Amino acid sequence: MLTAEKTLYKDQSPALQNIAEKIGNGERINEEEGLLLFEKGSLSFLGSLANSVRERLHGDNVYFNRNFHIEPTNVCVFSCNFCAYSQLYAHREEGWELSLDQMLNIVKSYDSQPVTEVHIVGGVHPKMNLYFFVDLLKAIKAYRSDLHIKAFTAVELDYMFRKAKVSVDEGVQILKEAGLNSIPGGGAEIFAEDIRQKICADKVDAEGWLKIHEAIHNAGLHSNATMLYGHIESYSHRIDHMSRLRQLQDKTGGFNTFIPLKFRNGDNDMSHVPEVSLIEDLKMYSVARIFMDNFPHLKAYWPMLGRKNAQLSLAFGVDDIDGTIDDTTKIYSMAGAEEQKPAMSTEDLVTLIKQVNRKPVERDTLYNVVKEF
Ligand code: V47
Ligand code: SF4
Repeated sequence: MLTAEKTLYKDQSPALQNIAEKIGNGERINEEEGLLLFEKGSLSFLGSLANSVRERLHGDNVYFNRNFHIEPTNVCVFSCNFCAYSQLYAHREEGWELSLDQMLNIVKSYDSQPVTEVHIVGGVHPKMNLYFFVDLLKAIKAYRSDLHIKAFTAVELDYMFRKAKVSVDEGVQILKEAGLNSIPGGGAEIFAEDIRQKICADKVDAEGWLKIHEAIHNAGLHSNATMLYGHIESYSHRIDHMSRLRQLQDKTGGFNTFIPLKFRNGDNDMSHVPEVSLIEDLKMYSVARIFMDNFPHLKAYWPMLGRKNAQLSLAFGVDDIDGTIDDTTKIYSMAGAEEQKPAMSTEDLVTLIKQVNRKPVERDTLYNVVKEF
């Protein structure tokens, strides 16, 4: 431990010093300790601990991948108050719905590019059912078999399985056979029922979300997990959320990455709720890195946070800044995210990482190294 770090830890309360010692020994902290970090930990203390965990796991590596997004539709039957898409079901004519051919054309437009992943996620449209997506997965795999398909949040899956009257395990098997490789982490929001009732009452609940991820892991596939923070939830709700994810990860080991998503208040039914500060964002990343000891990776999603803040997050536990992404995802720009046209070339990403003296590593979805820079 460096002298400066020792001094920093020595100045803390005995309870915080005890946490620092546990982290130094690679031990897990409990929920109460996690809460104490949020409530009493200074940003410098949290950042220093989180960075020590991050460097123990990944050294200076910062991972990114070359991916593109397809959003089949922005029309959604659900009415999450924080989401701009929820208002579109009543005005379906203002939204978009892509046909199978249109989506395949998006894939074809990347013919000459060395992308490794397509991320497919969108609103929940009643016309787009399980078998529509089976055809989509098969068509993509038939056209470009090496492309990893990371598709459908647990919310979309829950809806399509129920509508097709198949069990979760059957549904997962059907999609896996059609070409699904992993699922993204969306739809988790905040697991606690009292908050869920206020922000996204009509979609799959915590148990349903966790059950789908467990089934995905049991089928030998991986997934990510998100948490929407910085709205009406308390620190205890965040710890409860992370604790439930940590428990499932102990059981299956199938999660790759935890992605805290900052609530943005543009153009939705929660526009009156103020956004949290950058300091809160950095505290969130730090506590996540310290608490989620069995999650290999922590991702800052740069289109939401902005490039400069994503760069800063690399000193607060984050080791992954997602992908190159073209201007193909609208859910955040509509909610007032920093990046209104989220597109970054590999060169831009590499420069961004090198500027803060870290090592850019291109990865595939499962974190196999593609290229070191
Ligand atoms: O679950 C919607 C969020 C999520 C807002 O797995 C909002 O690699 C903030 O999960 N403010 C979907 N967030 C996107 C998602 C994701 C993104 C990037 C990478 C991965 C991955 C997954 O978008 C939703 C919801 O939490 N969202 N509206 C808003 N106003
Ligand atoms: Fe639909 Fe997802 Fe938006 Fe909720 S967050 S309204 S489920 S697109």
